[in-house]
Amino acid sequence: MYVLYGSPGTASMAVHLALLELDVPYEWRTVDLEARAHKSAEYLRLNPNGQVPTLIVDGQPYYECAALLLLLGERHPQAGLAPAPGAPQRATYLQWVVHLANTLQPAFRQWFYPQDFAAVEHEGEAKDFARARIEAVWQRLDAHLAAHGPYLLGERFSLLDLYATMLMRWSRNMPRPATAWPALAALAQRVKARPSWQRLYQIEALTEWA
Ligand SMILES: N[C@@H](CCC(=O)N[C@@H](CS)C(=O)NCC(=O)O)C(=O)O
Repeated sequence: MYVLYGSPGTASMAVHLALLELDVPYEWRTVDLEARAHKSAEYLRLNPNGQVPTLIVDGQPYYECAALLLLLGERHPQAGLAPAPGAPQRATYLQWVVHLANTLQPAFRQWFYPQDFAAVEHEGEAKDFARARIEAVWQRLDAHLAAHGPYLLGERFSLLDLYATMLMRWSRNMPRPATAWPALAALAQRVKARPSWQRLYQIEALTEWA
C-alpha cells in the first residue's frame, strides 16, 4: 500500500496518475499548500524540501516526482508502463524523464515562483526567461512527437507521457500554452481520454483543462 502526499494539480499529479494507471492500492493525502501544511514540522520530517509530492513506499518516505515515476515503473514491470532496464527504449525513456525533470520542471518553478530566483524588481525578467525556456522545450518535444509519436516512446504509452501532460497542463494560462504545438496537443488529448485522467479529476476535484 502506497501513501501519496500531494496537492491537486501540482507535481504530485503525475505520480497520482501513475498509481491509478498501475491500479495499485494507495491512499491519497491532501497537503494544504495554502495553509502551508508542506512547511509543518510533521511534513518536513517526510520531505525536508517542504514540497509535494512525497510517496510512502514500504513505510519509507521518498520525494522528487521524476524519481517516483521511475521507481513505480520499476516496481510494477508487469504493467508495461516503462521500458525495463536493458530494453531498447530504456535509454530514450530515461533521457526524456531526466530532461523534463532537469529542464522543463525547473523552468516552471521559475515561472510560478519568480521571487525565488530574482529580486522583486527583476521578477518580470525571470518570468520572461522561464517562458523562453519552457517554449524551447515545447518546440523540441513537438518536433520529436511529430517525427516519432504519437507518444514520446512512439506507439508505446508510458509513464513519461503522464509526466509530460502534467507539465503541459501547467502551461494552460501562459501566453503560449503547450497545446499551441499540434503534436503536443494531440498527445494531451490522448492522455486526457484515459480513465486515469478522468478518475484523477474526480479525486483531486479538478475542473480546468479537463
Ligand atoms: N523537484 C520537486 C519539485 C516539487 C515542486 O515544485 N512542488 C511544488 C508544487 S508543484 C511545491 O511543493 N510547491 C510549494 C513550495 O515549494 O513551497 C519534484 O519534482 O518533486
